[in-house]
Amino acid sequence: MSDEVQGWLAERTALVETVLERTLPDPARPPQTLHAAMRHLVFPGGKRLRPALAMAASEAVGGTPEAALPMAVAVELIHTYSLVHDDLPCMDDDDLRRGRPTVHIEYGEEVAVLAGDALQSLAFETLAMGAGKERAAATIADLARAVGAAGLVGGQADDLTQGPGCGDVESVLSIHARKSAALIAVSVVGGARLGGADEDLLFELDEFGREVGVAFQITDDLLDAGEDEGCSLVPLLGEADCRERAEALLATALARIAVLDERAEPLRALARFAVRRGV
Ligand code: GRG
Repeated sequence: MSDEVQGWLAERTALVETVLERTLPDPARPPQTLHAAMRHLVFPGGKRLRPALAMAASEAVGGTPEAALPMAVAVELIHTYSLVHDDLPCMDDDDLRRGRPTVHIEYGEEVAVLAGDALQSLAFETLAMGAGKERAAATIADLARAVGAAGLVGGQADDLTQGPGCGDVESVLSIHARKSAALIAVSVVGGARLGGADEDLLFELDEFGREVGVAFQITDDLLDAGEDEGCSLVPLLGEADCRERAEALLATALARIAVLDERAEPLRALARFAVRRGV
């Protein structure tokens, strides 16, 4: 990532941190334990990739980063909820995330379930209150579709019930598309919608987001090769073929947005980073 894009990212991330801080309920107010548990995995966070994509997409279509903030915050809250629930003993059963105890280890399982639930509600409330009358309904519908049974939750359900190996390449790609790529695509689409993009451009950006999202997950499979028991393309295709597929998806995605001017550079740089990180 160039110095210019890194500077761009640092400024946008600072903006998201500030809004996240004032969006999450005060841990000094009751129910204190629930509020503290909701904050546990949000601060300090991870890469904040999805909020950055939302703001970059808004700027790519001529909007401002501020316009995309309700979507940027909402997708980070949804991402965090999905991680809190994914770490639970009934799912992946993880004790550590980002080097710290997971929410159920720190606060107990019941509180972790409720903290995830409340983070999800807060995401939709943030979007409903911040997106503006004209665009709120469409962005809420986009997000609900991406994270429900047709998206994140459906992908997770199939991942859990597939058994070892997760079937063939097509079924692993279908799980990647829903479990990972749907939230990445809606970050892009939601940010661009709030930035003022028209429907034709939103269609291309949705496809762009899905291709980048699947390539991001293939890269994640490569980084986790041999460690993760979840669905992965690496045992089916081998590392070299996976890397080639991720690069091909990235190239297709970038070609879709070739019509956009230099204001789309941060979006392009984030897509490259998402797919090539750790390479
Ligand atoms: C439990 C509803 C429910 C969904 C779980 C997110 C998820 C679905 C499972 C987590 C494990 C997994 C393989 C998720 C795919 C997406 C992914 C690679 C998440 C990690 O995203 P990063 O790298 O994380 O952006 P940071 O820590 O940077 O925020």
